[in-house]
Amino acid sequence: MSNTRKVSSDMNAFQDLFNRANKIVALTGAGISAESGIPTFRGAGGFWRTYKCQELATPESFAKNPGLVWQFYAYRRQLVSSKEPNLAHKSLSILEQNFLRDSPQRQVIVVTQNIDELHRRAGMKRVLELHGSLFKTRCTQCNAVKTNYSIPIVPALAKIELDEPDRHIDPKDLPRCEKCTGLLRPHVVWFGEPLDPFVLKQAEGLMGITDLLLIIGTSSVVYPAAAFVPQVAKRGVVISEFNIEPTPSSEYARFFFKGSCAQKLPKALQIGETMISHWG
Ligand code: BJW
Ligand code: ZN
Repeated sequence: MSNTRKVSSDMNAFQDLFNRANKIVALTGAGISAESGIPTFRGAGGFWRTYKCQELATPESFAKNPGLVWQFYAYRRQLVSSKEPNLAHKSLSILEQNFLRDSPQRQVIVVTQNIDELHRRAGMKRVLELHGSLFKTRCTQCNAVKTNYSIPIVPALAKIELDEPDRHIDPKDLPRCEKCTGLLRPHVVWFGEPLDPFVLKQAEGLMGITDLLLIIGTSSVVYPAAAFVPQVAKRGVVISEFNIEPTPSSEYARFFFKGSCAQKLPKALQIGETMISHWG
């Protein structure tokens, strides 16, 4: 891409294009949930106790110390359950409802790397979760996937605090499969693991047809999601980024809206305060 290409932060120019787009894809990451009080992965908040979050989100960490990795996820289940979707999640959801009601030929779809389910809790219907969900488990023996919102998920994982020493938990007291008693794991995608091929295929299909890509609150360093942006840019599609700082995707963005997406996104999508307050 040429260095002379201009990146714009002109809201009116963005809205001209937005008003003509029919298949809007919003690719979201941890930054969209930051204003809900959920820490991001990288940067200052990216630690859990003394561990870097990315270091715990691996199959190797789970194999070595499933009790520790479960404490990390149990803590996040507790935290996320106590938080609410913010204006950025709500704006996307209101946009989806407005399209359904007023312009059914227009669609907005969220492709998220987040596992917090906040898009769904904001009422969004069309959400593709690339990395799974905090509230699903998968059996390491029989592979059964189950939705589970219980907090605590087992008594040994009750009231996990950030400032307590790591608990030693007997593996028999960790979450277990009700069918085969195998050890359960969070149904999320860790580094080195393939994404669900069906989910990946759907995401790639959406990237192939979108006519406006919004990239919201992701550092764009984790693949395969990071590869979607250059793939879409190659088709000449307008890419608009919402982030507090530039990312590797910024070189492909026609628009960059710097600042918290909870503030910038409602403006960009023309979702007024009244619409949001009626949403609840
Ligand atoms: C705000 C804000 C505000 C803050 N408003 N903005 C090609 C090249 C190189 C490496 C690879 C490659 N292909 C695959 C790899 C390896 C690896 C990878 O990508 N490594 C890179 C790090 C180099 N990828 C994988 O391993 C993937 N698997 C795979 O490709 O498998 C292939 C395979 C095939 C066949 C057999 C075997 C394998 C899997 C990746 C899974 C990632 N998993 C995690 C954990 C999920 C579970 C959990 O949450 O615990 O997903 S890691 C973590 O990173 C999590 C996130 O979803 C993901 C992305 O992070 P995200 O969302 O971007 O967050 P942050 O914190 O990085 O950024 C936040 C952003 O918000 C920042 O930019 C802030 O500025 C911004 N922000 N506040 C707006 N208010
Ligand atoms: Zn099982």
